[in-house]
Amino acid sequence: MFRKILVANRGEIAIRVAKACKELGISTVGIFSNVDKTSSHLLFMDETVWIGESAPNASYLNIDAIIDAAKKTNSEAIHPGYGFLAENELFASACEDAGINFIGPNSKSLTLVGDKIASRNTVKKLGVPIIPGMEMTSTDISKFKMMAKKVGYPVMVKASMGGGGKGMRVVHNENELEKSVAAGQREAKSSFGDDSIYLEKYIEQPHHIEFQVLRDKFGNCVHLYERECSVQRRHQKIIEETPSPVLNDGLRQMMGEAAKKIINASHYTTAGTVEFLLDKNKNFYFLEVNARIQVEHPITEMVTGVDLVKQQILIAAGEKLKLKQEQISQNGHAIEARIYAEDADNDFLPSPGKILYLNEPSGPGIRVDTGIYQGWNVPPHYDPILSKLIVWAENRKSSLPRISNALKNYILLGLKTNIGYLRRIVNTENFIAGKYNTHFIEENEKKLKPTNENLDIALLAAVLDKGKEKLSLTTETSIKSNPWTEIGKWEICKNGE
Ligand code: MV4
Repeated sequence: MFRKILVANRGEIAIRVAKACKELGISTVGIFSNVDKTSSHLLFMDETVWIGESAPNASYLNIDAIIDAAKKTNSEAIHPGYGFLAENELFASACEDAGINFIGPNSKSLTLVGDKIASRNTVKKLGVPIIPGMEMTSTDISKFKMMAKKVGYPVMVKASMGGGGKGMRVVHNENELEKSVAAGQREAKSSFGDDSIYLEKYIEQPHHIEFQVLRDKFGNCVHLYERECSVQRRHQKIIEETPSPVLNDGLRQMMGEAAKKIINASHYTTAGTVEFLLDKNKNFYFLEVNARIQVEHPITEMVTGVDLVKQQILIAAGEKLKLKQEQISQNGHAIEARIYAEDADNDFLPSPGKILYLNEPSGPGIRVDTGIYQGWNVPPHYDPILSKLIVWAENRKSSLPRISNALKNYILLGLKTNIGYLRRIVNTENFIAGKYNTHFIEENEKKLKPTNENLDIALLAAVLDKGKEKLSLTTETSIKSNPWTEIGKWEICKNGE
């Protein structure tokens, strides 16, 4: 087992990883940029190393500085978290060259991640369904026309090296095809430095469902069921839940086995995710593989009872998976909401600034993976994720009021957050009914508009009102929409008493 791990990340995920290390008896090294000198992740580390200026390229993306920090502290392994260098092949091989264990896939097995045409062909050979379409990239418009006719419109033109929704185009008929192919090619070239594109059938109203997999260095492999990730905005997941409201046991088992097949064939030795699209007729298709611990991993932990970060570290250390597939089951229901420092009512603009007041929810079935504290300045340099609220309950029905109330009791003042927006999502009719797909956000846009625009201002005013000895607010059920009822019971004392 490792004695010391460098955590090459910041915020809530750095803290999550540090906690797993401590439980395994591993000491931790944290890294920080200029602006993160007072960030909370450092409090969970045994040692900390400054790695550069605030800009991501100078700090959390600075491969040389991070490798140096690991060497200087005699760290045996590096955990990259998610984002930053988590899926960077250069970083994975720089670690290998320095004799440091990269906690993720080894550089030989990252192949399923980049090239979509290559991974489609690999997956097809395994007998796992892929979206009908071309098996090769092409520049020949007649090949696109032929395939579009074969699979039927609408179709989608995709960049082979694309990701995160970039370089995709829906085409509704043959008249649009030539233009879209040309535009797709240009966009692929400018975004990915590679103009290879191909065509697929467009899957309408799909669900985005991913399966969690663990695979060790001896080839032992288990899946830990699915996460329903269809609540997305511009390819950013907002809310995830498990079990998915749309899977039945038979389909769930088929998809889980397919996910394992894909991870086995690609020789991944880590915690990974296989993403699928599920169409209206409940046909599933392979989409892509993620070879990192994901933002939404906690919901899987809540229903399976498995600590995924610990398992990921054990696998990297060369331990055998002790888990057997038959031992893993879904118990109850979990939902996660991502809390962001962004103005949901103003085009989701980032909203950095000082946290003047913070009271995070707690209670039965409530977990907050957080990276913030009252008085801390949220810097503008990085992803604006602040924390994640995860709830667990015995079934979906009881998890809904639990997350709604926990969001209501999540009080953060000083900057704009998406908390109110998240609460409106979990209270929509369609979310409650479990009837939603990847178009949920656009289809519910009107229902997700704010109902009380003065809420934040009123709250802020109350907190900043230092003239009063004690300000207490009580809930009055007779008042329908009023900032004080929205935030529940709370009070502010003078001089931090
Ligand atoms: C699709 C699709 C429909 N048909 N491919 C978006 C991210 C990228 N990895 C794949 N994506 C999609 N590919 C075909 N043939 C719809 C999407 C898609 C989507 C997928 C998952 C989650 C959210 C999405 C939102 C819009 C489009």
